[in-house]
Amino acid sequence: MTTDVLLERRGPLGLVTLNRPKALNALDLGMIRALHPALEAWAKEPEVKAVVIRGAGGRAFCAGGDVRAVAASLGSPVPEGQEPLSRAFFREEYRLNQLIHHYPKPYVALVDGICMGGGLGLSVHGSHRVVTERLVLAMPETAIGLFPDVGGGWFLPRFPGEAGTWLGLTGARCNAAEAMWLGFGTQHVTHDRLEVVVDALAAADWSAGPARDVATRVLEGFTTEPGPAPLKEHRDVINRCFAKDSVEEILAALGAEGTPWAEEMRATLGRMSPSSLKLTLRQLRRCRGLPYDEVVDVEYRLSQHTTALPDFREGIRAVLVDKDNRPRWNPPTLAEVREADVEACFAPVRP
Ligand code: QUE
Repeated sequence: MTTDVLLERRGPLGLVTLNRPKALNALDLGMIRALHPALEAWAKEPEVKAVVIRGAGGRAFCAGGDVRAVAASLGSPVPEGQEPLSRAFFREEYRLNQLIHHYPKPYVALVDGICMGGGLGLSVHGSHRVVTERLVLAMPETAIGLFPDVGGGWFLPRFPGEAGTWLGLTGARCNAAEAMWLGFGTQHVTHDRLEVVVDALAAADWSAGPARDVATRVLEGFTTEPGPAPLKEHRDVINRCFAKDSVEEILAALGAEGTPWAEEMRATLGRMSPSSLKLTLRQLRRCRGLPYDEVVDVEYRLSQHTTALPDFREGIRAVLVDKDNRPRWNPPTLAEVREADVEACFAPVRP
């Protein structure tokens, strides 16, 4: 059994601590395989009233999925009778997200520090997301040749206006106040109070009403104002520019704004994988309004096609292995990305 996820009972709580602090608690297949059965068991156990999940080490809740391991596995042959990591990892990660999405008890994520990609999969689908002043929230997958998965097709279109489209395409980072404004955060609590919050949840009278309301009431006792949300000043520009249905039109609209912020966003988009940008916009438009479980099926297909494309390995190389942050995308420009190749990523794959 892995020690990368600590599982404990604290009275009426099931308490999960993601415990890979050197990797910013990035989620690997072993952790997924430890978490899933534990959450299932706690869902059935009458004495468990709520689940709390947090990250160890003080720097991150969870920096994402262990995409580096997935990329590394692509080169090596798959042993007889086993399946490729790229298949098992995404299928099991998304199934874990689904379990959290449909969880029958309060699921309280203490989102303190970095929370990116797969970290949102472990938090956004639960009933409560407690954010702190240390929060750095992002869906940065277009920077590594992927797309905003773990339910991004479901939750990004539910953020206000076109904020989700902006987040998913640019990989922009949000602070706690911005995360509250988006609706990602449900309560803002300062970092130094988190231990006390866990104690209070453990000491709560869970017979006082519906468990969800009990959890809310306890958490509300610790909330503070999160400070300024600079993002709010850009919401009109975001809603104007990111409402377009092609990446080229979004870039043109940002160019027409003629402000430093719009230029910064244009430059950011210019560094992302062109294929990822086109695929992500299509994902977000196509998934908008779909039931969550159908979004998961779409995203699984996308995960299998995109991890086989050159930009994924190149993105991992540039961002996580060599760290030169100079990816050589293929195709290198939006104009060279063929619509048929984007569409092909939505085709069915083996389960
Ligand atoms: C985009 C991503 C990820 C990323 C950087 C990106 C991602 C991810 C990690 C990550 C960070 C630190 C680690 C680690 C992984 O970085 O998904 O193992 O120690 O997991 O630009 O999507």
